[in-house]
Amino acid sequence: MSQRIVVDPVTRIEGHLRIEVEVDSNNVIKDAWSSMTMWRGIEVILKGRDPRDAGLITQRFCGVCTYVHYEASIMACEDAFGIKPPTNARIIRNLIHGAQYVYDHIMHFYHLHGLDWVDIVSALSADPEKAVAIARKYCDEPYNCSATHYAAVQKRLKKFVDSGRLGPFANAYWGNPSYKLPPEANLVITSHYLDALEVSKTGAQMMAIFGGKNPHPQSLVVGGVTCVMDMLEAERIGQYLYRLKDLQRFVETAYIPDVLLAASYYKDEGLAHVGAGVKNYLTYGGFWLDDDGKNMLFPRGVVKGGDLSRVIPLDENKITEEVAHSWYTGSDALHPYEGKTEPSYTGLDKNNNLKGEEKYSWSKAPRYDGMPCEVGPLARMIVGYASGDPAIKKLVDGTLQAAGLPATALFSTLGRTAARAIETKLVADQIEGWVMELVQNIKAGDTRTWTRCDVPESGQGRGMTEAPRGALGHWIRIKNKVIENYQAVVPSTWNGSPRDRAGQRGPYEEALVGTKIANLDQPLEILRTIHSFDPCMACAVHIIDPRSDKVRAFKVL
Ligand code: NFE
Ligand code: MG
Repeated sequence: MSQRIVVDPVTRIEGHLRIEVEVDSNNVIKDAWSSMTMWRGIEVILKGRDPRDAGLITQRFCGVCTYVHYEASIMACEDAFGIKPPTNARIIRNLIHGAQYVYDHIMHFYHLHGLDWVDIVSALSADPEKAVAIARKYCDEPYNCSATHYAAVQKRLKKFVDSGRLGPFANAYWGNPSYKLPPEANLVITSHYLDALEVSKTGAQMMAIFGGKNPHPQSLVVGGVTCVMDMLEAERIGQYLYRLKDLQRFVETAYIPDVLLAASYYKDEGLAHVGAGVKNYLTYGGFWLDDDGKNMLFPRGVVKGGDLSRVIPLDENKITEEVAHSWYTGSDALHPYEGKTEPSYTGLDKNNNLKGEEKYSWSKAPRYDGMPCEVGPLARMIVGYASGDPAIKKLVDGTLQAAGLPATALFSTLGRTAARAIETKLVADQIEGWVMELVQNIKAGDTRTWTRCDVPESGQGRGMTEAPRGALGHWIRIKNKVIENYQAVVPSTWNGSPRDRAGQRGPYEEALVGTKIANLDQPLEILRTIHSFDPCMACAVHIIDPRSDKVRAFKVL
């Protein structure tokens, strides 16, 4: 007998996501459906507007990956206008984008995903002295590590638990058998959970230094940047660097060691490829290291079927979106330049479940050459690794070695989580060099920040970058100097997509199939895998909330 489990809404994510799975009598997931229950109308709102305003508007897709839509939109316009931003602008964009990555990934691991691995309640029974010893196994000088500090953290937690007002820690699945860390490891990571609240603030401040504000920086324009005074001011650059040091220290002495610590207890899941999914990985490439984008920190390309021996060069023409199972009209696989966004909501079935055979999500289904692809940190590390990128290879090999895992263990939920930590270090370690590059360029006499440009009568362009959650593309068509068509294909659309015309599942869906759930009343394993992608529904879509009263419907707060 199969049984259906509905998780709606999935929380500790941005936006509204519903997951339905069918489990067999052994509690193993046999099928899965991912539904985005809100619709984003911004692509429609953009029609008829000045292309130069699109960046500020599209940035409002989301307040989490704030900035990236701004950058993608500005890049799309620059492509359509036929211009290039000056070197200083390219570097400044990297500085804002780099800070976004480090801040966003730290927040994800601790605040959105950590509690799928860490049992906070168990941390209460830890011996603080032993916790110090455990933390030191993964780092010589772990962040904020002392028996006194850990005891204070326990005291704080106990107050929470005793009051019965768990706040952000309520409604989790404490005590679930899928939690594998000993109390001391739980205490170390919980302690960093609290530290990370402060640290992410520092990352947001870095974004504001060159972005004017955060969320939603406002210092980019088509052709360049406007933060001219900040760029030329040693004090401002110092403020940025000072904060970077803080973030770097946290990544080195908390984030990376904590992921290694967790990996040592969840190793088997990596080796068993729990949560692997479609095993096709796609990147557009990101962080331009020269003005032509020939050299990028993250290489672009496609790895198919987990074959690390081959990277397929990206052909942009092979990117399409389908709506066979999405609440839109149309039946073709359209390239984003031709993309349409015409809603057609067909609701749930008579049991209030998703109509899995028909339309069941506001997300479209992006495909590359007809394939569902995973995008994001794991895709970037895998494409980089398979491309033989020396920096990525060194970091990935080093981390896997420290965790005692083979490269193939990357194809898993654990691998996805480890890849995010690895790339955080990769980016954090580059940023200082970019600051020096900026200073040197200015010192050499180049103070240009903007390339003059006008809106063309007509044209088209695309901006392709790597947002923290993965490959991000904006496609714009201009006619009579205004926007004729605009399509954003975002990371969470790729990863959270429903089935396509051929019936192929999207990456979230595929990643769930085959997973065993220890306790059907607490589908922790579903959350762990879904959260490992760091879903952002706001980026992917917007509005409507179908309710469910189905057996085992979970509201996870
Ligand atoms: Ni709203 Fe986003 C990122 C984009 S979508 S978080 O990163 O683009 O997955
Ligand atoms: Mg779209």
